[in-house]
Amino acid sequence: MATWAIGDVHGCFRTLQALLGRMELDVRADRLWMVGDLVNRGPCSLETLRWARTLDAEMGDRFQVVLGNHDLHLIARHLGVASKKPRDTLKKALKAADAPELVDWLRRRPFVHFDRVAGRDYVLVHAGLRPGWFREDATKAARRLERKLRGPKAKSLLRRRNKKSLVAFTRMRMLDGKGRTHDYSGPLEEAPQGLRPWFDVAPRSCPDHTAVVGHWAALGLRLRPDLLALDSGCVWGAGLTAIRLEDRRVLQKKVIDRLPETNRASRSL
Ligand SMILES: [Mn+2]
Repeated sequence: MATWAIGDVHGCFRTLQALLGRMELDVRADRLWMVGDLVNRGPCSLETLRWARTLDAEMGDRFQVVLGNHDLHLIARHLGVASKKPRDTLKKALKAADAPELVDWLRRRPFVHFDRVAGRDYVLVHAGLRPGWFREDATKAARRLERKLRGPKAKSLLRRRNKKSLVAFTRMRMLDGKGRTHDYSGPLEEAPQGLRPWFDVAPRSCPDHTAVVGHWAALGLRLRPDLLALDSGCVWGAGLTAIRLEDRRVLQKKVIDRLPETNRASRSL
């Protein structure tokens, strides 16, 4: 039995399928974790969502998808509380006959997933966790947001996505000296002075857990004992990454999906 984690797919369905083929995933025994942002920017958000929903039915708890900012944007557009952004590629997913079922499935995904693999504790989350948070804090904050997202308050939650916990789970990258989230999304080496990545701000959240995250494509693949950052820039035409947690074996697939030209030119997400 293996436990695999895969980075941000962004609708790059063909690349995902090629990577899965190389992983030789056993859907009857293995575990598969997705760091979120299944959709948008790439060409095949609809196919990616259908694949995920089907796999969820087959694998049950062994398949985990946490919500990313682009997943929330799709839900918000479906509910009519967000408008189209210039680089959205969500049209097919929004217009599909099964869009209501797919969005309903997506709305029931968690923001954070805690698990144990080969004697080590892991936390799966799209962007990050607030410094100082323990497992109980993150779980409580996540469950509160998940209840809202599934219920009648979803629209108000999605209209103003500025709640601290929601920002942490789905958008956070760097914090300033006062612990405020900064919207810098470029490479770590070029970051403005005074900013630090959330995972290096003390006191580190869930210090005894390895965080499995995505979201920060410019950070690239970054593997440390306490952090597996898996967004390797699928959305720019770079690659998609999978890692097997038991032995940290890394597999990468160069993007074979045809991406809109505008994605390649811009690194801002
Ligand atoms: Mn993201």
